[in-house]
Amino acid sequence: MIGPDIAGIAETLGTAADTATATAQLAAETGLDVDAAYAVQTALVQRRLDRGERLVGLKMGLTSKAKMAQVGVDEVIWGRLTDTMRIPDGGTVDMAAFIHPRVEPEVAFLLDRLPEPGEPVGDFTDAVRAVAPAIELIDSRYANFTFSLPDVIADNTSAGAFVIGPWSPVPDGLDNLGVLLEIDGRLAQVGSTAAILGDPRRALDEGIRLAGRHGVRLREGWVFLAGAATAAVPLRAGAHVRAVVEKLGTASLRASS
Ligand code: OOG
Ligand code: MG
Repeated sequence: MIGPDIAGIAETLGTAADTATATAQLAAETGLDVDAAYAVQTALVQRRLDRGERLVGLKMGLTSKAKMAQVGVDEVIWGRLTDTMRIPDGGTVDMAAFIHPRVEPEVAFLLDRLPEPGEPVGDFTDAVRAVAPAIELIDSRYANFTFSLPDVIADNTSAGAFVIGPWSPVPDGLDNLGVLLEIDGRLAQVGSTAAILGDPRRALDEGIRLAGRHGVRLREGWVFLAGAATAAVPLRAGAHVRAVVEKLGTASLRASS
């Protein structure tokens, strides 16, 4: 049997992203399973690397029940972050570059030296140099922000852009910090880091394990997004967005008008 056209699907999704034009879901039609979907993601990100972007980290997706419920997919997934996706804290995102962007509050880790593949992380503070509040801008390339598990994996888990707030040393507890998302000074979402797999530190173990299955090793100096603590909120032109994480502070962005 001839398998799905990995390169062709990556091209379709890459063009959808480059032109900010939604495309139809394609996993069911092309027979894409989870492994093939990660192969598409690799090809899709390679397209970016081929035009000079650099890999700067890994993001986890659907690590909270709120997110799983919002998109109707209940598996933890991971995607890749490149340098051009990073927006300075307080910076402006260009709305024209996205289809139907949403924002979500996250916790970011700055990775230190990680154990050899297959070995446990051990002491979290050896593996993570610093933590920060973050905002992820997700933008599914599928029409109506609707997708199956292999669809969203192939689409680099809807990765669009991200903002990292100030880095702090790892605090004593990370498992029950209050998380807020404000839009134009109004509370839009409220949650806790406990929503992220019970403790966001667990997201790192999952990231190492799940990415390792596909031969991807996390690197010292990479950024790691542990996944959103709350549902995502549509980003409107001109909006000012702030994520606040207790003990860690805030990250913010502005949407172009
Ligand atoms: C998939 C990406 C999920 C998260 O933090 O849970 C994600 C999506 O919701 O489109 O980034
Ligand atoms: Mg996210």
